[in-house]
Amino acid sequence: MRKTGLLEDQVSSTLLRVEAITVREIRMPLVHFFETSFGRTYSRRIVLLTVHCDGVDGWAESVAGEDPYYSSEWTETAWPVIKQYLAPAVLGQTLNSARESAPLMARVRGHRMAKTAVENALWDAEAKLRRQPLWKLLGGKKREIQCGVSIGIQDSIEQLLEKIELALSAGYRRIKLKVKPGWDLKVLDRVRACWPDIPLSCDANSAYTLDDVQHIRKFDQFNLLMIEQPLWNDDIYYHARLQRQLRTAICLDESIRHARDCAAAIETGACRIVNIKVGRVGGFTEAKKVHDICQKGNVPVWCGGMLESGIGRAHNVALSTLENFKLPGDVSASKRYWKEDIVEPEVEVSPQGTIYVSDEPGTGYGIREDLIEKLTVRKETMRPNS
Ligand code: OSB
Ligand code: MG
Repeated sequence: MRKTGLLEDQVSSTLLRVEAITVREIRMPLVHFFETSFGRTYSRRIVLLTVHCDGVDGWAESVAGEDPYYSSEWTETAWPVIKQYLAPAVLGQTLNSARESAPLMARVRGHRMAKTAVENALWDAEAKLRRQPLWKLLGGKKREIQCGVSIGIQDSIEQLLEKIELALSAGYRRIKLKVKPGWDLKVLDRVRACWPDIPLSCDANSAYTLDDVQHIRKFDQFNLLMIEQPLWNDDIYYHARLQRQLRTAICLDESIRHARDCAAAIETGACRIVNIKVGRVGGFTEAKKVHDICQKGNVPVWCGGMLESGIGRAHNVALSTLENFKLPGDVSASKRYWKEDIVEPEVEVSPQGTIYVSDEPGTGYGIREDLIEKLTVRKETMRPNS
């Protein structure tokens, strides 16, 4: 039961005629809760989007969360913005490439996660129409990507150590720990006592302020690859001030909304590493720009994750094949998150902690439409002027 949405005999040109768009919400319970400095998630409410173009369906995911905590966007904002503004902007249009969709939606301020669902579904459709792997269409160079894991805040340090042990024995190449005041130095100290040399990083999701500089400087003793987003979610300037006082590299996540933010962050020295999340920057076109700016500035990047279903995960895999994705990403196996994923095959990680990319057209991961139907709690199909 493998569907790519591709009906070969119907494919006659590589133009993208946007005939219809289906938006739906699915519910997927996580195998384990995931806790960050801003809260705990047990179950995801994911907005999926399908573009219907001449017999080819392109699929994508909005990574907006269940609450407006990681960013102001959330499940409940993605839906009306797509329905009332973004879908009407592309419906009925004929595009030469998915890239052309971004300017059509540019009038809408922000809502980059919602825009990503529309643009990336078109990239998926374009790859299928051109019978090319998505990673090649994006300009990827690597056949194999490196995987890390992001491990949330646990109820106890013992539980955390167990999770790290499991991830290491599965082959993952970098461990990232979520930290916040009260779950930071003593946790890192215990972890380093067990594993003095593993590639280790931490992510604060904006849990600290400049009043904590002396505290944050103590992170330097743990030889971390980086500390991700220590300060405010919308800040670049004060991260630059902090970076000057730290030996550990700062990596920005939340603060980089687009290529221009990225350029400013590099110019000011606010970070030495960048986390690219395609949903955070508004789609593959902008993600490629961020990637290129970092490459020119000699700043390595890695692919972030947002607890995606297999659809968003497959897109992260494709993006990670670009040259400057030099560090292991938060692109982990489906089974770390889901009892059953909505793609087939599921995303699997080799014992060496890598994912091989497929040469099939599109993402190389088939869509399990019947399972998606079962998980769907609302769904709407829109056509031009409807
Ligand atoms: O900051 O990277 C983050 C999950 C939800 C929101 C923000 C973040 C995360 C993660 C999880 O760290 C990454 C993953 O999908 O495994
Ligand atoms: Mg982060």
